[in-house]
This record gives sequence, C-alpha cells and structure tokens, in this order.
Amino acid sequence: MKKAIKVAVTGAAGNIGYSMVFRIAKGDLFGADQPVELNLIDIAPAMDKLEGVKMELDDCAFPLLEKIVCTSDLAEGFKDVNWAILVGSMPRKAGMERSDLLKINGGIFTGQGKAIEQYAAKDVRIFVVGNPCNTNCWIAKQSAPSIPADRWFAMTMLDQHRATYQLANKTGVLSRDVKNVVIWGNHSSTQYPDAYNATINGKPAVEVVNDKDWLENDFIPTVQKRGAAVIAARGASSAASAANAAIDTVYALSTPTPKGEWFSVGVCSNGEYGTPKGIITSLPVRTEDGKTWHVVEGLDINEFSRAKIDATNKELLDESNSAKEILGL
Ligand code: NAX
Repeated sequence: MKKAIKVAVTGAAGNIGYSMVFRIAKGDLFGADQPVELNLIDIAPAMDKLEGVKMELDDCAFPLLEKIVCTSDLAEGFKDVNWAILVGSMPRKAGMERSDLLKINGGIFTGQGKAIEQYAAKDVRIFVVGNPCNTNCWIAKQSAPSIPADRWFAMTMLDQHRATYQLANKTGVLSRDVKNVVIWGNHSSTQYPDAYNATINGKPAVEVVNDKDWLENDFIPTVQKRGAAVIAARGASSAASAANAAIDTVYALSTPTPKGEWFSVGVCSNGEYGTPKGIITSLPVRTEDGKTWHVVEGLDINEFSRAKIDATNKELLDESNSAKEILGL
C-alpha cells in the first residue's frame, strides 16, 4: 500500500463537509489505490456534530481510510497535511458591510494561513471553498508567505459545471459533450462564464447554440445567479454540488488533464490575460503531470469577453486592496 495522503477539511461538520468527506474517504480524490487520512476541523461548538460525522465514517469501513482526527485546534488539524481544503467561513449575509465580512474572514483565514505555514507538510496545497473564496484564499496566502504562490487555489468548478449543464441543456446534448467552458475572475455575481472558447461535440459552442442573445443575456446571468436560485428552491445553499465540484477540482489538479482540455480554478495571477498580478482569479488551467499546473495561454478573447474579464478582476483587486487596508496585510 502507498503512504497515506493527509487531507484537512475545515467546516467539516457543515453541509458541504458532510457531502465531501465520505467521497474523499472512498478514494474520489486520488484513486482507488491511494490511502487517505482525514483531519476534520470545525469550531469548538460543532465538536459533537463532528463526532457524529466520524461515527458515520467509521461505519462505512472504508478500505482506504487509515485515520480520522476531529479537532478545533488548528495546530493539530493542519499537522503534516498534504492538502488543506478550507470550507468553513463566514459568507456575506444580507445587510452585512463588506468591511465587516472582511474582518470576520480576515480573522479566520489569517489564523488558518499561519497555522498551515507552521504545521502542514512541506508539499501542502491549499484549496479554498468558503466564500468569498478568492479573497479568503488571498488572505490566507498573505499570512503564509513561505508557501509558494502556485499552491493556492479557490473554487470555481461549481460555476464551470453549472455553465456546462446550461449549454448542454440548451443544445440537447449531454454534459459530457460540452468541453472547455472557462470561468474567469471572481466566484461572485461578476464571474464571467465564457462559452466563446467552449466546444460542443468538438464544434465551437457559439455555432451550435447559434443564439448570441441567449449566450450573452441569458446564459451568463443564469450561471452567475444559479447559487441564489438553488437557495430559493431548496431553502439552503448548494451543498452536494459544491462538494462534488470541490472533489473534481482536487482530482483535476492531481491527475493529468485530458489532451486538448482545460478546467477553471482560482489561482494566483502572474498577469496572464491582463489580470492583475497577485490576485486569486479563476483562469483556464491544465496539468500535464498531476503535480505542477500552468495557465492555458492563447485563448481567444473578443471585445465582449475582455470587458467582462476586466470587470470581474477589478472587483477582485478592490477586494484584496480592502483586505490589505482593513487587515493590514
Ligand atoms: P454550513 O454553514 O453548513 O457549514 C459551515 C461549517 O463551517 C460549520 O460547521 C461551521 O461550524 C464551520 N466553521 C465556521 N467557522 C469556522 C472556522 N473558523 N473554522 C472551522 N470551521 C468553521 O455551510 P456550507 O453550506 O457547508 O458552506 C460552507 C462555505 O462554502 C460557505 O462559505 C459557502 O458560502 C461556501 N460555498 C462556496 C461555493 C463555491 O463555489 N466556492 C459554493 C457553495 C457554497 O456557497
């Protein structure tokens, strides 16, 4: 048997955590021959609930699961972990000022960034799901300066999956027939789901859809507002689909990307496609070896896309500048 990969999940007693940890234990991140250890982290009042999650994990008798730690102590929780999946956070609520949100998340993500830097394995990779995920990732990264910039990720795969389904549904094909939708920018309502670089059964998606008005005025807002639509329908925010997207992101970063394809994930910009250097922004990414990754360069950016990409990245730059100012980072 291989040496276990150690995965920490924060917010593990929450809804997304509950939908995610069983799939990690089953082998959905690294394959059916790769053992895992789970460090489940939540706040102290959630420890009883977390113990219940552990009991259920025990009761699955997963062959690949070698150890479970339940803790609210960050030193214990991040000790020697190879992956830190940060789900627990304070998303924006109605009436909340952006500065209040930044202060609360600043506290959470500076603390977690510092603890990861101090206690995690040398090869740790950090993936932020908790909203606002791009800026939370940026805050944690600022607090852990010795961890290289290419190890930090924020989730936009759920948006990619939502966009993929909308294109499939519109054109009467299956989701698997749609490839290479790109989500650019922030996981927020300014995100830009780009169908111009996507294909449907190998043909340009714009040609198959053949409805520019739908693509620009229906498809984009539907994807941008899908999270709110799920809340309205379900009375709770996306959990299983978010956990699925989180699993798919870590899997995509750990497995060679199929030829000719790419996926979307928030990464630290190096100025690609005119994005401001240093922000955590969603870009098209590939990995050839399942270890290192690179931004796919040379995609076609038309005037419409340019304006949308610039707007969402401006929002991210403003968010990180506010975080810098308010948190003194
Ligand atoms: P829940 O409220 O069900 O669970 C959150 C859990 O985090 C709770 O158990 C809570 O005790 C814990 N927690 C809070 N502060 C913590 C801290 N400082 N350290 C450790 N644990 C902490 O929320 P859930 O539905 O699971 O959503 C979690 C986060 O994912 C939210 O921020 C949400 O906005 C975000 N999402 C991100 C998405 C994305 O695409 N990036 C989509 C889905 C989701 O909206």
